[in-house]
Amino acid sequence: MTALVGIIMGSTSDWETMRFAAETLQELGIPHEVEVVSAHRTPDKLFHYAETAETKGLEVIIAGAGGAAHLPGMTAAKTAVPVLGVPVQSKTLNGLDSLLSIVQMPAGIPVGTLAIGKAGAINAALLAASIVGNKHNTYRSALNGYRQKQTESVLAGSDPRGT
Ligand code: RP5
Repeated sequence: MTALVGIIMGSTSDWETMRFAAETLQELGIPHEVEVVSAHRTPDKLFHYAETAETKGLEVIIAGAGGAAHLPGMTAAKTAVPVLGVPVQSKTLNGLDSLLSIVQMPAGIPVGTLAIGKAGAINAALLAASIVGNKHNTYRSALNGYRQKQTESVLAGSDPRGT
C-alpha cells in the first residue's frame, strides 16, 4: 500500500525515539515509510525526498532530529506537505537544543512542533492520523478507537494504588 505518512530522521541514532511514531502508525493501520535523511550529511537526499513527497502520495511528513535539528525546517522549506517536527532528546542539552531548533521557524514556513522525545514521537503519529483522517474515514475511525481505548484504560485504573 502506498505510504501516506513519511517518517524521516537525521540519524539511525534517532530511531530509538522515532520508532514510537512508527509503532503508533502501525497500531492505527496507517501506511507509512521510514528513512534516515540528514539535513547536514545528506542534503541532496533531503531535497529529493521533500520535492517528491507530494507526487508519491505522502500526506504528512514526520521529521525527527536532535541537536542542530534542521531536518524538519528544511523539509518544510521544500514541500507544502505538512511537516511535524519531533525534537530528539540530545545527550548534551537534553533536547532543548533540538526543540528550539525545530520550533523557532520564521513566519512563512511552518513546522508543527511536538514535545521532546517519546511523547512527541507518539503525538506526531496521532496528529498525522488526525490529518490523514480528514480525507480517509478508516483512519479517522482508527484514531477514535485508539482514543476510546485509552480513555477506558485510564478509567479502569483510576486508583493510583493499584488493585
Ligand atoms: C542529528 O544529529 C541527528 O538527528 C541526531 O539526533 C544527532 C546526532 O547524530 P549521530 O551523531 O548520532 O549520528 O543530525
